Amino acid sequence: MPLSRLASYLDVSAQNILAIIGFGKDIRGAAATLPCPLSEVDTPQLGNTNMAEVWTSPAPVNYGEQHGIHYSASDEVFFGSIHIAESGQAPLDVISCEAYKNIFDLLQAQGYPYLIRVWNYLPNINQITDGLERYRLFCLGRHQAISERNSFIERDLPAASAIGTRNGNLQIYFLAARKAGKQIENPRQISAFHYPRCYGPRSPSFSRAVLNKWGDEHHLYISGTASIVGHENCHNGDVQGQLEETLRNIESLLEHARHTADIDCGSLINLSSMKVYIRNAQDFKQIKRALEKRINHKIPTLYLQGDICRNNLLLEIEATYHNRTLHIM
Ligand code: 3EB
Repeated sequence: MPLSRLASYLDVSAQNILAIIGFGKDIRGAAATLPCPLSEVDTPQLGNTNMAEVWTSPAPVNYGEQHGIHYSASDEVFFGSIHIAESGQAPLDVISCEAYKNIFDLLQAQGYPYLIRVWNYLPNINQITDGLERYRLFCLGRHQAISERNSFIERDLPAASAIGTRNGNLQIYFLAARKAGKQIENPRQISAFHYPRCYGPRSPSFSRAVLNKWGDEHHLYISGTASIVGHENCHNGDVQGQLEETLRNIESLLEHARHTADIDCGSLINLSSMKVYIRNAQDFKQIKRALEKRINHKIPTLYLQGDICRNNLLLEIEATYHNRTLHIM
């Protein structure tokens, strides 16, 4: 919702807010007195929008904090958020592993052991430190934590995004549930958890999408999706080509969901919300123009400047589908 509406919305619905996320904007002013998890992610909004991502629950929620993880929970859903300042002492794999282990321990203790959807924002994602790209260090640490805590059950991997920021802390925020969601992979793409070693010593631990039922609503969480076919990125240097390949990937995933999960999400035009991460801000107008021909431009869509985890990738799109329409408030 537009940041300008947040204050009045909070007046009537503060009890039902799971979390608020700002992108490239200061949201603490608008939401300073709230007990819910707040994140400010340094992926600046392109196109002069001033929106916040607001997660709500139909049931009232309680709030808490443990090991730096701020959380909110209803009977059914758990939302957590952690920001970690890198002191420069521990390498990113160690920091990421600790963060994920703390998340799993908290989820276990609270009775919501299944991660459904995770957002990871890493400063300088493509920078090489300690002999490895920071994204690959992150993957290493995340993999280690999942191996230690969850004995690495592939079908339980959450949907995810991992995006580079240019300032700020390592930030992770997530949705978790008491029961497992349903994993949906994409037949056009090798599962990320099976990527070959050339992309890093440990593969990225996420599912292409997770379908979850909350009450009688079905939500499909589509992971960050890029111009990757098989395990290879394609259309290097060609934004339009990458956009079209990314959309083919999302269409293929929706089609596969229909066959394997018995949920009819329709096609691109039926998606409920979208975040479009763009590496080079100057590509924004071209991407937006092309995308608006393919999606419902009334759905909440954020265009954000963010770095993608492979150097040649120029954009990445994440989306949700709900069997109930979301409106920009
Ligand atoms: C890809 O398909 C693109 O490491 O959590 C997308 C979504 C990507 C999530 C992650 C990485 C992640 O490999 C990159």
